Amino acid sequence: MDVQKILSAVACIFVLASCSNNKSSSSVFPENGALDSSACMGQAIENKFIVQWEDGKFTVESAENADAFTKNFIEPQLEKIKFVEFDRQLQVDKTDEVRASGFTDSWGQDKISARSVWAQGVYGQNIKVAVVDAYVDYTHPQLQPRIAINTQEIPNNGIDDDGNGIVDDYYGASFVSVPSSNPTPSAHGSHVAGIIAADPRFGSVEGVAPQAQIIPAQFIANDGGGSLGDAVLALQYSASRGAKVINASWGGAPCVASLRNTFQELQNKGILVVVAAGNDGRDIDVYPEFPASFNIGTQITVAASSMSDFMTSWSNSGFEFVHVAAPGEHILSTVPGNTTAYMDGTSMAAPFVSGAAALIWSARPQATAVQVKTALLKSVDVSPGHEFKVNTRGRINVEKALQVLKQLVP
Ligand SMILES: [Ca+2]
Ligand SMILES: [Ca+2]
Repeated sequence: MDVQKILSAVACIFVLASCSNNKSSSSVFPENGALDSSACMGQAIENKFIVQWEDGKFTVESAENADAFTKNFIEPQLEKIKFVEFDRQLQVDKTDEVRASGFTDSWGQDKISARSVWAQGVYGQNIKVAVVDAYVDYTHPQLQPRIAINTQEIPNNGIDDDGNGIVDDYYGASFVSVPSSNPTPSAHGSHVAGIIAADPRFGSVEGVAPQAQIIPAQFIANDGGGSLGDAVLALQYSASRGAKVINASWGGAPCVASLRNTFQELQNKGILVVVAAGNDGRDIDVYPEFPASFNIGTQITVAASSMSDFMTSWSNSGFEFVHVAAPGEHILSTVPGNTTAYMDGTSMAAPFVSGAAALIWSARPQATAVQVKTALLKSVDVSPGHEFKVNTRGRINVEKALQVLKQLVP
């Protein structure tokens, strides 16, 4: 399985290299050409195609099959098309709800020293953080005041009032194209959103950046499934809504040229992208996992630390591709139905870093994404005997990160 993943990654690099030559339908859509890229196919959706245009934008298109798509869509517009690949199925890691004793509900916030940043009047104000994930319950009392409302849109009138291509995206948008038969919303997106910005005036969860604004951009269905194309559209939407930080608590994409190109576009726009390292207990330098292993300049990949400040047994790691650790065990946050729950996972650790980024960015709004990343990475706590198998060896400390950012951006 893992060997296959490496082969798949190698094959993908080969495919990408072949894209840089003279343009033809088989160079922009190599999977449809003579090149045997079966290792890349994964769970390809053979009648859906992710198209990257020369202006950098992405769309997801449907056609009967690849041949029909090449003939009727790609060839007539070849000048304008940069890259095409099959859409693919993704499955989000399931996180278990846990109960444990001997910890406080805000142990993670305390461990990263968030409280002393709040005491300086720094709350993440005016920083937008996109939650590209499952459904976010915008009616939850701790989340509702923190949603970045699209004021150009009139809700529930069936009209795309602001002309951005999405009807009624007042509280955010859903890009789920393969709905699940499960009517109960997954708790994952709401839990992630609460860690970032839950409003402590209205409940027991203390968001790391309690005055940041959340942009819900859903692509994961209630059963945890989603497609790569829908993820690309949700990421692109987040950028268009002015997100400074994008939280991506998911992974497992098999072959991901379109996703990598999307991440490249986000870097070009100066957006910080925070990615969960994954929960398979393995080294993603050796067994790459995407998007965690992209390692683009404005990306932070996050492992999960425990209450005793060690790496959790199930967290992925890697001295090259994983940058920092953050609390990811017994994490209390908001879930649908006006309630809270504890969850474990690197999916919980990533939003600690997204919240920390929003927090320090709000104190220095003129900072670049690279400066915010540098501040977070340079300020980690590394305790003897507690070195993490991550690039910085440490767990984030947002109080120290704020000091570093103030030195970088006086
Ligand atoms: Ca709209
Ligand atoms: Ca509307």
